Amino acid sequence: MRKTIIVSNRLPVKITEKDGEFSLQASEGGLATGLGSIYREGNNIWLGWPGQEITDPKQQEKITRQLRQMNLMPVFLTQEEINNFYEGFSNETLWPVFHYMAVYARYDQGYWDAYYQVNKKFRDIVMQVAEQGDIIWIHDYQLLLLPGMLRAEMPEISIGFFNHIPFPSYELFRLIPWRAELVEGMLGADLLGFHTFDDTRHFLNAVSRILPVNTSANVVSYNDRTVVVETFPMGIDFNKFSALGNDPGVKHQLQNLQENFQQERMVLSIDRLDYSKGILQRLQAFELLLQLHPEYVGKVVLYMIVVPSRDTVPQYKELRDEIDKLVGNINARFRTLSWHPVQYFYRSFPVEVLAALYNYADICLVTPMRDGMNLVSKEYVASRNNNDGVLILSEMAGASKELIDAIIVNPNNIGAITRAIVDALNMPLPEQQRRMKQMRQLVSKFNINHWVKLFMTRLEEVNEMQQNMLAR
Ligand code: GDG
Repeated sequence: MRKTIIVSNRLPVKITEKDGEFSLQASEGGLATGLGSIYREGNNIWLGWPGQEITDPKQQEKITRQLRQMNLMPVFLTQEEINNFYEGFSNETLWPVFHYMAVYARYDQGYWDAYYQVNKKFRDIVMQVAEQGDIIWIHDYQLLLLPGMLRAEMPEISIGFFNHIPFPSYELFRLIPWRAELVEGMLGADLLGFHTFDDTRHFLNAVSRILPVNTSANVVSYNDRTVVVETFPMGIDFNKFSALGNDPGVKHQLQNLQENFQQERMVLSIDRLDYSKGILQRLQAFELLLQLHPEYVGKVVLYMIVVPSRDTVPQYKELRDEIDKLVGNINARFRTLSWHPVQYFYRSFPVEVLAALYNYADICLVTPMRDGMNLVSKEYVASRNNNDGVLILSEMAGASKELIDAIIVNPNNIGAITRAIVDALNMPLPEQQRRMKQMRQLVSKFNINHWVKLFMTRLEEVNEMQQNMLAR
């Protein structure tokens, strides 16, 4: 029977080790939820790195057996591969260039070699399970070469690829020494998806500048094949976030927040530690607010969660130190005996805590310098069952193309962010409700299930189209 194979760098699973014994727990990120309807069915399968270095062949075998029962299949990576393929080429080369922070990028032959080899490793494991007629859906920038590598082995198999981070303008993309190999790898897919129309356009432009292709609208012809390139803005599990407001655990958390913040309005900020997320600029804007508007001293808090991420990479470690310093300065400068302006947490929380915060916060402040989509903004909207609350959103986040009823800001304009906070604090309830209702309709309709269905349906259509062309 025809099956679907999902491939991503990470499997939707958390492995924990205790006394040399590993235990597995399904992790419930947005993508895992959405793709759950696919990979858990029949003999479908999700393939990826389980998130831990496991070297002992006996342990590998045991974990493989356990994962197979969950329709998952591991690609084991050595520490060296993690360092060079994942932290190296993926996060020190592709990530900064794709997020328009090219000064942070390292172009290192050793990183590239590892990237190539690990993509090949993924190919070999996909080949162990793939059969003619199957559908393969590959995710994200760690696996840009995989579509091409699979195409070379299985010319007729159906391959979809979705890029979760921005695709940069050609002027940035061209900086990468291996640009031709990267776009060639991507063109191994039948259908290529991006979050926004701009990403799609940037890809089409880059490919036509780099390779001898013909492009007509969103179709690329290359090596006697056609590849369709389209925009699929990713959604979230709207019902889950909306329903979490009624969860007893979340209600309890909400009560704690109400007791702790009786006098203050809350501005909420949630991200992974990343220079692309604009965390420092956000802090500067909040500092400016307190400086220009002393009437808010004691009345507003910035509740800021930064989830630890990649902090072995030097730029991330530096960013963390700078955040610590700036938070310290703001608190030292403005705090009173009973009030801390910035409540900063450098750790992750259970989703119930997040949901309580989404429910409680008057304002959600999302100001990335660049973001493929940004799911936090959509989760805030989904959580606002009363239609109140204000979202301030960076125009550089993919989500800003859909959530046009947010207050949209340029994240480099600190003064504009400050003014947006003032506007949000003063926004009359009917206007909050009008905007929030519009956004909720959109986030509810174009949810994660809709996104998965749309991509898969389109992939089937593209394959039918290609078969018809071959038959002619
Ligand atoms: C990449 C692209 C694109 C955050 N803190 C905690 C926590 N989270 C969850 C949020 C949200 C997710 O992490 C973050 O998603 P984002 O979309 O904001 O950002 P990235 O991780 O950078 O994701 C991005 C996305 O892929 C999808 O295509 O939107 O542009 O960069 O779901 O809720 N979850 C828990 N505790 C936390 O403390 N449990």
